[in-house]
Amino acid sequence: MKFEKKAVIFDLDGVICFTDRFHYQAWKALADRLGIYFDETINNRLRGVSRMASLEIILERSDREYTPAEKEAFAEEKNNTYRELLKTMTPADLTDEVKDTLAELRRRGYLLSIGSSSKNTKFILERIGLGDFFDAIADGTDITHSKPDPEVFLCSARKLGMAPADCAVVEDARAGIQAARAAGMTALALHGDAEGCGEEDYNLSSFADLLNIL
Ligand code: B16
Ligand code: MG
Repeated sequence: MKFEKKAVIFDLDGVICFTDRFHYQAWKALADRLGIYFDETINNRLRGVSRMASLEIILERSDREYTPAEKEAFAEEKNNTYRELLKTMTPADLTDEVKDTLAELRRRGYLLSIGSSSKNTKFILERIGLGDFFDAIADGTDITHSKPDPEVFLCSARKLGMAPADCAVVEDARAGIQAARAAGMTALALHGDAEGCGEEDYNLSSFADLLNIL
């Protein structure tokens, strides 16, 4: 199978790099402090979901209500813990497979961009040595609606100057696949709950499989 595309938009967490263990540790520290049950299964529901929406999922297990100001403070506390953990990332956290595939796609003339829900996108890209690599970045700081809303991918395409139909999206989250389809883009699933979700256009066997279908 081949897809005739001009640009590829990548999700960040779970596709380019893996920060889910840091999200888990940071949310776990907050939940423990508040005496709220939290485990890996609940953490899996947070993939691709915005920070405040993630907090609401965690607070489902709480037996009391919190004010908007308290929730803001909790989200900030989690993010501070998370950013401390992100500081341990280095360019060694970028795999050779991802690095070499991105380089080959660029050599073939594709425009390459990011479409991530994370407000820490630029910080993470700098940590892993991709701070100035992409042709455009759309992230949590650009949008008001999180995936499965198409906003972040449409924003990424606009920054590239590309029509949605010319873009393929690589995603590990089902909400991201839904967002890509809603944007009118080709949705490529890579691992996570995106794989085999039934709404993807194609399941990638690996990141490097992009070179076989583009
Ligand atoms: P932040 P992605 C998402 O990134 C993560 O998958 C999700 O777990 C996280 O809650 C969200 O970013 C917001 O992250 O707190 O850093 O703004 O998968 O869309 O690249
Ligand atoms: Mg993701």
